[in-house]
Amino acid sequence: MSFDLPASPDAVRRSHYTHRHLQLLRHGSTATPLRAIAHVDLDAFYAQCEMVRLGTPRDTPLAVRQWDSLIAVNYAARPFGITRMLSATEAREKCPDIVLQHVATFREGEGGKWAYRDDSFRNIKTDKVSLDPYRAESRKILKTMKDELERWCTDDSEPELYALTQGLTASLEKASIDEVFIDLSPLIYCVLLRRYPELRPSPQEENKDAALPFPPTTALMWGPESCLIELGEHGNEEDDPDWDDVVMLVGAEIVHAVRNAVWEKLHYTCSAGLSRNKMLAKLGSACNKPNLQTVVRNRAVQHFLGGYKFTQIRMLGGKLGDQVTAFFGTEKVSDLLNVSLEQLRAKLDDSTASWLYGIIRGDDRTEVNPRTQIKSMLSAKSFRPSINSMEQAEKWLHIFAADIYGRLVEDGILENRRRPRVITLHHRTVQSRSRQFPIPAANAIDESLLFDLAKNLLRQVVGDGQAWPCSNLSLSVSSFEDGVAKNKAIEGFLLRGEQAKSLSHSIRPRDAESIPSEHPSDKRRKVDDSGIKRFFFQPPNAIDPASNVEDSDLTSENFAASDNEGLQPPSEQGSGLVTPEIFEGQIDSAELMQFICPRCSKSIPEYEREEHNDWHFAKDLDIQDRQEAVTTQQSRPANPTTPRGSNTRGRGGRGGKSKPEKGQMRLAFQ
Ligand code: TTP
Ligand code: CA
Ligand code: CA
Repeated sequence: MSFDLPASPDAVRRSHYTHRHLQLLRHGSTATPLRAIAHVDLDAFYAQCEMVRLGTPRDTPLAVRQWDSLIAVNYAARPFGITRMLSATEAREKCPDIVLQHVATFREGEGGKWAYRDDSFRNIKTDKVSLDPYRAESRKILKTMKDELERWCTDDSEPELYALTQGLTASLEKASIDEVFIDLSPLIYCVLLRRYPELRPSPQEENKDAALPFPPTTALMWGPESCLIELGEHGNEEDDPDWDDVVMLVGAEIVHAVRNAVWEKLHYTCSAGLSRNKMLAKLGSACNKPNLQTVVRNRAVQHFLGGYKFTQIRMLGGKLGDQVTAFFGTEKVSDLLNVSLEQLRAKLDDSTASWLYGIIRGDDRTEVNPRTQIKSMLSAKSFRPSINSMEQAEKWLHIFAADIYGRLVEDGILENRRRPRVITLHHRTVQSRSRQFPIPAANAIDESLLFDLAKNLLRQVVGDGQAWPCSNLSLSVSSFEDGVAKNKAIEGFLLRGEQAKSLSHSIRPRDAESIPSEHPSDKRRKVDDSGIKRFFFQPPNAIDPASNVEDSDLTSENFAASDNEGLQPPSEQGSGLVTPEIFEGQIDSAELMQFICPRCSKSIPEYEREEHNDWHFAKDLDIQDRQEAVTTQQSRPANPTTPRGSNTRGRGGRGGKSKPEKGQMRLAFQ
């Protein structure tokens, strides 16, 4: 353990932990060794969604297919050797009775509603996958989890306890469509104070660094639902449990209650990991699937991690992991533990070395970040064969507009909660191009507005020439802002007459006066310049929409950004890679993916792409405005047809296929 524990004067009777540690637990601080984080991951998620929807018995083998590929396989089908790598035909050969359910689709020419269709699998040309049913289930599950956690918050039956624990809640971070991190620390603090009154802070208690009394029990009763990671040869199960063990026991009870609520209310099973941080919790949740929870106690951490290859740890699956393997001639965590910090520093930059030194010792202070906001939404389609006319393309624009509008409605656009400010069309022939346009602030956003704007953007692309054949088309909305306040709505109403003008002459974004003078990534780089530092010391979760979920629309967006539907299904790729259109869960690779901006040649993390594009967009408008000002001064009329949207050409752009490196697509710890 890397925490410095105070020496206890009476090791037999006093805990290793102090009142300060307990107070830090109360505040959900990352600095307490008593911290408890859970990672909950739904079992065979899309398959369970279909089982619940269809009422399929749990022991019936079922897989979800997209076209001819399997994208989720339930646990009843797995003993038949059915995996995501198989085609539907191969799966039928192995298990003739398997239920193969195709994902819901939108269909060209059939309006903007998705539906489950019996013939989707042969209609890759006319259909587009919809994730809406899985997003909706995901939302229900999250709500059920939150409600259950709520029940564990403070009770008001005891005034003293109420005063000490009032307002404490767990924070919950949706990490993908089917997984969440939960910081249980404050809740566990409530439970501890309820069950062990000796832990309650007394007003006279001056010394926060005084050791806590020892837990009044020498044997903890673990329920059958929890699998404990063993301690290995150096650990001692006989040692009396300390408060960190009690914290895990209470945590396990809460996690079990959460999983149970999801089962009782919605009939989904999930697996969970519980430990002192996100990294360990995530590794833990995959250890005993399905429908079990794994507890990695502090005393088991070293033994647990020692069994892994470090390339299985988040962020070490890609280039960095390869480099470390090459430098030190091993992939094993246990070998790397013998390498000193100085030796790591000799090969890696300081921040990477420190991070690596800590992470293989189970030290990860990444916060659970309860972000809830979606930053962009994207709808896309790859064409095989390519399409060749405006007419064909427009049919898809209708579907994209309907798809995105449906998601905006879910996001509260009708209640004016939030609205996107920018719409972007991405188009790929041999090259990729994208065009952006501000969504006129005065307009109510609806399907037809999105379609009209998209059509305008497409016309611009076509006007540039060489638009056909087109192999991939997508539409996205981004730069969300909070709901329009009443006065702004009135202002918007008064501005309505300007609408037409704003469509043909790009309008300034509302906050144009705040156009960044400095590239957002530059700003960050000034603070710290190393890639790894940006990922870890400004935790990606703090800025990475991808690791959020309903927010995690963004996660899929990040995948989608590399190609969306266009990436080959797993079987076609032969490497088990995701089919991004329907996958939202791979935050790990999404965080690592970089794209080269075709406009400035900078390498930008995938999760900053939107922000980066927005920055170019704002900058373009700024430059254009300046040029116009000069032109006007020179008494030459400005050209109203000059497009102001960003126009990206060549490699990269949204359509650019920046496939994540092998090994980064998922944590390979299954
Ligand atoms: P996972 O959580 O990786 O897998 P799973 O829930 O199907 O199975 P497990 O019990 O092992 O957790 O992914 C969640 C969903 O994301 C999955 O049900 C379907 C989708 N997905 C894809 O579409 N393609 C992929 O390659 C992966 C890994 C997932
Ligand atoms: Ca899962
Ligand atoms: Ca998952």
